[in-house]
Amino acid sequence: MRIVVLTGGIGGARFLLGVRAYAREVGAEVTAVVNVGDDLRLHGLRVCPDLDSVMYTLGGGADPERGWGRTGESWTVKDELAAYGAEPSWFGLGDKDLATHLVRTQMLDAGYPLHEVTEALATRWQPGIRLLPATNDRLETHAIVSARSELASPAVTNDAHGVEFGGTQRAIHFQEWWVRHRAQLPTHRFVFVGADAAKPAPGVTEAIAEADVVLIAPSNPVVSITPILAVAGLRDAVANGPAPVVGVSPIIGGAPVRGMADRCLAVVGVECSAAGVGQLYGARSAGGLLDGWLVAEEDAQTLVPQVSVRAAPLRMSDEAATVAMVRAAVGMA
Ligand code: GDP
Ligand code: FO1
Ligand code: CA
Repeated sequence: MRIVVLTGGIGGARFLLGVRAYAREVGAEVTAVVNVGDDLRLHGLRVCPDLDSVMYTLGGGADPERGWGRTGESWTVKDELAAYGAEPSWFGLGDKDLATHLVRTQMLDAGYPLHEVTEALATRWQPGIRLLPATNDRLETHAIVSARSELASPAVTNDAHGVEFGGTQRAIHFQEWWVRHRAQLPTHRFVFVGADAAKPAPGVTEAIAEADVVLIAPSNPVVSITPILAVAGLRDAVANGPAPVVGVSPIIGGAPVRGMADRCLAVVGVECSAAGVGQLYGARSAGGLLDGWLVAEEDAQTLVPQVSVRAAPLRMSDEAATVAMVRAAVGMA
């Protein structure tokens, strides 16, 4: 059996621990198609937060409390940068984590595409599944905020910085919106810069075409899953592919289990509920994506038109609980 998972960072990584364990039980192959919209260039280095969260988590090197970055991390370089007054001060790269970005950036600058760089980094971490970036091309999530919101720092380099829309709106990089402003700025919408011209990374459409099931991880629907689907052709590959598509709700009882998905959903005008996210993805038979939608037991009454909905315990408290979730999701396919 072949399983493809569309995934973001921390929530997706925990889900993938369960997918990997399930796959070992049943002898399945797993390919994770990972969001790159959160990526940024910082101090000259390419940082891929979602790919790294997945790689470190599956490789046993992730900090379990933070969810991002390395366990046993130290912050000497961050402190030294601060002593120079080097911005941004609101985004910290740990010393161990820096080595990943140094190797990645060197390889990219030498001409290797991101999917090959990711494969090379994974030879150290042995994640046990195939990790693919959704695209090798530039794709950056930007938040369009009110122009009078506190001024954005130009230190996170992206072309949209300072771009104003009719003097009333401006674009800031997703990380600045999420980390610096904790998703609290008045926000009009998100833009996935580059998505129209981006191609799925080599292997992505092939994996989807050969899959027996496509799972949508309980990741942030707006800023982790939507940017993956925004890559030209990727949404169609999933929607028109042969494999059943089953999503797992990241919202339990009307709230995200962790993080700020509620703020992201508010920006796109979607109710923060299992039903709201299910309808955002939509039924495959109605031009959307889903055949099945797995919700938490407390959301058992959820209805998504033309989608088969099932309820199960959805808290990823340990690997066994997560494997049970995966089994329920695959069972719907
Ligand atoms: P990020 O890229 O680091 O933000 O991580 P993801 O987008 O992959 O996942 C974030 C989402 O994971 C959040 O919206 C959480 O609600 C969801 N999440 C975290 N833990 C759990 C859990 O135990 N169960 C479920 N169903 N969702 C979870
Ligand atoms: N999140 C923070 O809240 N503060 C940070 O300083 C920070 C640094 C950071 C460095 C590398 C990395 O891979 C992730 C990092 N994150 C940080 C997490 C991350 O940016 C966000 O949680 C995700 O992009 C949202 O998915
Ligand atoms: Ca993310």
